[in-house]
Amino acid sequence: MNPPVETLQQTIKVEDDRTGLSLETLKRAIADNLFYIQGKYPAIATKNDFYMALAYTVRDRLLQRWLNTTETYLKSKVKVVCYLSAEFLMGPHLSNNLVNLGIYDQVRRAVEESGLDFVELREQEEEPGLGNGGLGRLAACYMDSLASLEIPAIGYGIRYEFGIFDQEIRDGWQIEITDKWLRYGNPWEIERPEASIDVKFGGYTQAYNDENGHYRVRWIPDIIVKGVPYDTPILGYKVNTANTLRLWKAEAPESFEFEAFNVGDYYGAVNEKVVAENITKVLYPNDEPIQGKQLRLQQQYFFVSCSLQDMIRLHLHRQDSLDNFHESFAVQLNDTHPAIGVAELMRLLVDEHQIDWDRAWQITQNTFAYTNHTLLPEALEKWPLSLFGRLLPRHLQIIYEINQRFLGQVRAKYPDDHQRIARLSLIDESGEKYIRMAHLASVGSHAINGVAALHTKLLQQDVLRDFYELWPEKFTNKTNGVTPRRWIVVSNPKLAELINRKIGTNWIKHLEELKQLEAFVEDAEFRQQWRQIKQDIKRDLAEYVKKNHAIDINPQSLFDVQVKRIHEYKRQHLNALYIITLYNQIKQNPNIDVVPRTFIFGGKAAPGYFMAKLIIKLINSVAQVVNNDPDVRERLKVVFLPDYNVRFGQRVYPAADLSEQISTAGKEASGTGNMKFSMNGALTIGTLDGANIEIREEVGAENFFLFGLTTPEVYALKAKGYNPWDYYHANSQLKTVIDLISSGFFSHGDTNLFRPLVDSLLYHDQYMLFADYQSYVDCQEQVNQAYRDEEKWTRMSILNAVRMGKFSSDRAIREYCQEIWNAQPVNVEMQEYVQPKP
Ligand code: GLS
Repeated sequence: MNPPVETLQQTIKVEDDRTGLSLETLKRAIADNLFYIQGKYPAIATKNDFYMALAYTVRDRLLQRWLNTTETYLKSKVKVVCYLSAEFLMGPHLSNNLVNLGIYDQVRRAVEESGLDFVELREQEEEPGLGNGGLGRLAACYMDSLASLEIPAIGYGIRYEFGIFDQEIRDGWQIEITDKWLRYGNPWEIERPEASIDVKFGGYTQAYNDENGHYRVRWIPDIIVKGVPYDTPILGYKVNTANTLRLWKAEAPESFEFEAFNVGDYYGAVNEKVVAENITKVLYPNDEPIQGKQLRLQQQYFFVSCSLQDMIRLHLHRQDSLDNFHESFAVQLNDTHPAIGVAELMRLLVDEHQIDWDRAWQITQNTFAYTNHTLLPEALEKWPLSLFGRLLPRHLQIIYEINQRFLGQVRAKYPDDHQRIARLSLIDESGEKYIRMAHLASVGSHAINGVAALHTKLLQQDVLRDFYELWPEKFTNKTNGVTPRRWIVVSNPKLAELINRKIGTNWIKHLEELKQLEAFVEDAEFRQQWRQIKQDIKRDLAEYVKKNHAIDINPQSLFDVQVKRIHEYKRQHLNALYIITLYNQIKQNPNIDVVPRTFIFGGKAAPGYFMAKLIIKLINSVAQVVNNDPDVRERLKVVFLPDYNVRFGQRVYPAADLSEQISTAGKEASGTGNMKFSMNGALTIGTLDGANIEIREEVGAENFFLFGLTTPEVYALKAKGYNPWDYYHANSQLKTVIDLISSGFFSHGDTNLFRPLVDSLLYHDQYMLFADYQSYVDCQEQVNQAYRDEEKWTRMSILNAVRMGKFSSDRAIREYCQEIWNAQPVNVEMQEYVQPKP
C-alpha cells in the first residue's frame, strides 16, 4: 500500500528550473541535461549529445501537460478514442513540439545563445519511420488533430525496431538499407514495463463447464509473448492536452526463460526470447498488404491484443463492469490490419470475463468502426485458414461462430441467394480457404468509411457492395485531411508568418479562415510577397540538392514534383513519358521556346516490387541523358531524390510549383500529399481520382489542371476491351517515346533493360497510361502557358492555398467525433507539479 498522498507530497511551482521558459532557465536546462543525462560536458559532446540535451529540455516542458491529461481521463468517465494502426509515421518530434508548445523562437534563441547551431541540432533527430506512406502518415495527422481539439485519445501501434528502410540510389537502382532509428536512443518515449501485457499464440482449445454449469472454452497456448508499452506524448497545438501514442514492443516473459533454464535447456530459452522479440523487429515495407506471412499476422494480433487488454484494464480501473465498455472507448480500425480485434474483443469478453455471447457482440459492434483505405483488389487482406488456425485456434472458432450467426441473418433476408451468401461470408471458400479481414471488420463494426467521396462511393458500389445493400446506414464518407501545424507552420514558417501578418493566427486551428486572404488576391504587393516566399524556398531547396546530391537545379525553373510511394497505379512512368516527349521536342527543334522545368521525384518502392524498382531506374536513366545533353541547355532537369520521408516532405511541399497527382481514375483512395502541396501554394495537375476531385471543387476548376479518363470511362473502356496498341499506332509522338526507350537509348544500348516495362505497357497497360497520354501532354502545355504569366500563376497559387480549409485533419476528426465516435472534447486543467517529499 502506498502511504497517504498528503504525507508524501509537497507542491512546487511549475515555473522552476526544470520547466521554466526564460532564456536563462532554458540555457541552464540544456547544459544540465547534457551533463546529467548524456553524461558529457560541452568539450567532448557530439552533435547528437547536444540534440538529446535539447530534446529532453523540451520534453520536460510538456510532461506536466501529459500527466495532467492522463490523470484527467482516469478520473472522469470520458470516452476515449483509440486509434488502432499498424503504422504511425510521426516524423520528427522536436520542431512540432516546439510549435505546439508555442516556444519555438524562445528555445531557438536559448540554443543560439549557448553557442550552438539550432538548425544543425534539429537535423540530428532520427525520424521514426514507423509507416510506409499515406496510411501511416494519416494516423499521425489524426493524432495531432485529436490532441489539438482536446479529444481524449490513445494511438495504439507497434514499436518496430527497424522502421521503413533507408533508400539509396546506386547506378540508378534502389538499394535498401536498414533503418536503425533507435541507435542513439529515443528521447521522446518512456518505457512502461510495469504496464506490460501477456499475449498468447498457438496451442489448442478445451471446452469445459464452469462452476455454474455454463459451457466455456479455454485456450492453452504454445507460447506467451510479453508486450511492453513505450509511450510518447502527443501534444495538441497551444492547449493543455497531451495524448499518448502507446507502441508495443515484444519480449519473452522472464518466467518462461526461467523454466527452460531449470530443465537445462539454456539455448532453447534464449531462442524463445529471440522468437518472441522478432515479432516487433521490422515493419513490412509494402504499402499494400503482403499476403500469407505468418510474422505479419503475429504482429497484427500481438499489438491488437495488447491494446484491447490495456483498454479493459483502464476501463476496470474506472468502473466495475465491462457492460458499458463501448461507452468508455471508441476503437477505430485503421484499415484491416487490426481487424482481428473484433474476434479478440469477443474472446476477452466471453472467455475471460464470462459475458454472454449476445451481449459481448453488442459491445463489440458498438466499440469498433472500420476505415477502408484501398480499392485495389489485390490489397484486400485475407489469411489462409490453416495458418490462421495454427496461430490463433480460439479466434478461428470465434470467427466461425460470428460467421454462422451473420450468415443466418443474411439467409433470413435473402433466402436461397446462395451466391450472395458465399460472397458475404467471412470465409472465402472458392479455392484454398481464406479469412476475409475486410468482412470481419465490416461485420464487427457499427460504422464503415472510405477516405474520399469517390472512394466511399466505389466501396458502396463495388468492393463492399453486398455489405452496403445489407446495412446502408453503416456507411459514411470521411474525406482525409492533414494537419496545418506540421504541413504549414512547421514546414513553411515564412508563409505562415505572411499569413499571420494579414489575418492573425486563428487559421492554424480553423483552416477555413484562410479564405479571408482571398481579399488580397488583387493586391499586387501581396502577390509579390507570396512569390518571393516561394522563390526563397525554391532557392533553399536548390542549395540543399546541390549540397547533398551535387546536382545543380535552377530555382527560376518550374518545380514539378511527384513524391509518393512508387507504384504503377500512381503512374510515375506517365510523368517520365512526358519528360521524354519534351526532350524529343527539344531534340527536333533545339531552339524551341520551352518553359524551363525541374522534375523532382521521390519515393520508395517495396523491395519485392520489380516493376516499381524498374520505374525508379527508368527515371534515373532518363535523368542521366536529359541532364547531360548540351542541346537541352539546362531547360530540363530531372532529379530523383533518394530516401523520401516526412522530413524531406517538409522541405519539398513548400518548394513545389506543380503537384503531380496522376493516378488512374478509381485507383487512389484519397491521397494526402495532394493536400499538402496545395496548402503550400502548388497547383495540381491531376486526374479525377481520390481527393483530387474535392480539391478541385474547393479551389475552382479554373485553378486546377485536369486531364484523363474519369472512373466510369476507365470502367467502360476496360469493359469494351482496351488495346494499348491502338494508341501506340495512332499517336506518333507516343510511338517515338516508346520506341526510344525500347531502342536502348536510355540504357547504353541495352534493349532488354526496360523491356518488361515497355511490354507491360504495350501488352496490358493495366493502368491505362496510353489512354491518358495525349490528354496529359496537352494539359502540361496548359501548365506551361499559365506559368509564363507570372501574375496569373500567383493568383492561382494563392487561391489554391487559401481554399484548402476543408482538408485540415481537424475537419476530418470533428466528423469522426460527431458521426462515428460520439466523442467530446475534455478540458485539461493545468495543475502544479506535486513532488514527493524527500
Ligand atoms: C492509402 C491510400 O493508397 C491513399 O490513397 C490514402 O490517402 C491513404 C490514407 O487514407 O491510404 N492506403 C494504403 O494502403 N496506403 C495508403 O497510402
